[in-house]
Order: sequence, then structure tokens, then C-alpha cells
Amino acid sequence: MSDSPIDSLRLQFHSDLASAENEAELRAVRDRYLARKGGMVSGLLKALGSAPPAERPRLGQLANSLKQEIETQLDARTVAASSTRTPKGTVDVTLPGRLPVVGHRHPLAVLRERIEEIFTRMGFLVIEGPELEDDYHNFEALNMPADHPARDMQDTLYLSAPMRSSAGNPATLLRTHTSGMQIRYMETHQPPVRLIAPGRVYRRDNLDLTHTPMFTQVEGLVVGENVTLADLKGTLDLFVRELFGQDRTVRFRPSFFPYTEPSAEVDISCAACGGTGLVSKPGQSGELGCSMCKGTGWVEILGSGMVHPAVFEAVGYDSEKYTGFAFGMGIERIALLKWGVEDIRLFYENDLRFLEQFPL
Ligand code: 2NL
Repeated sequence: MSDSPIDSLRLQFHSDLASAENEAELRAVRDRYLARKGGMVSGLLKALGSAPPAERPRLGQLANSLKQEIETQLDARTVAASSTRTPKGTVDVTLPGRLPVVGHRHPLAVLRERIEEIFTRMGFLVIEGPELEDDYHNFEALNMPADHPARDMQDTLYLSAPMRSSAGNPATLLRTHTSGMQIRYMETHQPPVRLIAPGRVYRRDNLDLTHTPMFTQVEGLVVGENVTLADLKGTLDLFVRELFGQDRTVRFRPSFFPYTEPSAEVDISCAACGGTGLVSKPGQSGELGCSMCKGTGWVEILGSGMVHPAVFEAVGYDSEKYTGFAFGMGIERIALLKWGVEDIRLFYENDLRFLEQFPL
């Protein structure tokens, strides 16, 4: 046996060591060369038995020093490889953080608060009350006598039996507006009055794109000496521009409510068409009627008027001395217009893919 099998094994080992990239591969190299059974160095030592006796000590020394060299080098590489391994149970502080999913309030709740904030800053009080109401506070005191069409079973949701109420008369219906609270407030407080009454109201409507049988109304009431239509216009003009933006314009259009005289509906210039009533769609020549305002350039956002003297008489106010204005709006409708949503039902389906789109 010559030196050459030892030298070629050394060369082979260095090449195997150089290509081992991790601890597992280093372990495989160790097995290949040093395993007691089948290791290439063990095989070499065994083969020495058949070398000429005179050569054996020298060859044995060479083989042993190769074995030592292999052990030393494998140990060094194994230590180096294990020092780069992440120890068990440690935290990699360089990883990006996992963002928690943070919920937010419902868009209608945020809108209601925004409206309350605008009126609060103008000195309005916010009052709330029961959703079950008695006939007197929902209709009678509001100049809607027994034969009034709004009291029809077609329009109002009645309870199957009257319910005792903390607020006076037994409740017989789901309130169709929040006006009952304003009546109660006037029954117990003298002018000046300046308040808003937000809350859920119920009407016998079927679900469609623009109707739900329950919606959130915000009504407002101002009573005092010398309160005029100019105060109504100034207040609502300020409110609308505060909510929708100073670039929008407001118009008042004659209307009718049993509890106000005169009455007016308030329109705001349409955001979708800029008040022109016309929109151009990409890929189509010419201009089309705007669908948001049905081509009129205006969208209705609330109803209002000067409080009818009959309402003042019902609460015991002197209608010769006091005047006032009132208004009401459905905030779902305002939400549709403000955010360009086409289906009111989306606000009640609790689909996160919809709700998450509001940057609240
Ligand atoms: C609406 C339109 C309106 C009122 C509500 C009112 C309340 C009292 C006296 C007089 Cl106590 N008026 N409220 C007045 C005009 C319009 O609501 O909410 N449309 C959805």
C-alpha cells in the first residue's frame, strides 16, 4: 500500500467539507468519513492490516493524522454552523410586527356623532327618549288628529297591546319620528328651547334600495321670541356646509308638514354631477342624466319649517309670544349621499367588506 489512497481521501474530504452548507450536511460528512462501521477512515485503517509490515508504522501514522485532521476540521465547522442557528425559545426582534385587526364604530354611529357635534357647537342640547310611544306624543300634539292619513295602519307599526310606560300614557306604537321627545321637553320646559332629538324610528315600509322599516332620525327644534325663517335658513345652511363641505350650495323648496307652517324641504347641490344634472361616462360619447339627482342637480336631505301654532297650543306655549323652527332628517339617507352608496340595506347587513371601507 502506498501513500496515495491516504492523499486522495484527504482531497476528497476537503472537497466534501467545502460543499457542506449546514449542520445536517456536516453530520453526513462526519458519518461518511468517521462512522465506526462503514466510515471511509475506518476502512482505511482496516486496510493497513494488509500492508507490508515494514510500511505499517509509517502508514498508520499518516492515516491517524488524517483522522485527526478530519475530526478537527469537522468540529471547527460544526461549531461555526451552530453559532449561526437561532437558539430555541428566542424571539427574532427584527421580524416585522403582526398588526392586530382593530375594529371601528359603525359608519352610521360616526355620522350621528358628527351631526350631534355640529349642533352641540351651535348651542343645541341633545335629548333621547323611548322608541315605544303613545298616540298623543307621536301624533295628536303634532297637529295630526285621529283621521290624519299618517296614522293609518298602512304607515305606522302599532303594538298588539298597549304597554305601560314611564313617560305617561301607555305606549301603543313604534314612534314614526322623534318629535314626541320634543313635545315632552316643551311640556316641562319654558322657552328658549334649542335641541336635537336623535334616535331610531319605525315606519311600515318594505326594504328596497332607499327604504328600511327602521331608520335613524335626527330632529331639531328652536323656540324663542323673534325666531324667524331667516334663523331656520341660516342654521340649516351652516349645518349642511359643515357636514358636506363649504363648496356645496343649499336651496329651500316649499313643502308641507302638518306640524310646520310654512314648510320647506332642503336640497343640496349634487356631488356626483356638480349640480349640472349631467355626467359623462368613460367610453360613452355625450352626456347622460346624473343618476344621483335624477338629472335635477339637487338632492333632498331634510325637511323643515316654522312650528305650527297648534303644536305650541298643545304644549301650553303662548303662540302669540313665541315662534320657532323645526327640522328632521334621516341619517341613512345622508350617509348614502355623503359616501355615494347606492343601497341603504348595506348599512344593516354587517358585511365587513362593506363596513371596512369607511375611513373612520
Ligand atoms: C323628516 C322631516 C321634520 C319636523 C320634522 C317637528 C317637530 C316638532 C314640531 C314641528 Cl316638535 N316639527 N319636526 C318638522 C319638519 C320636518 O322631519 O324627518 N324627514 C325624514
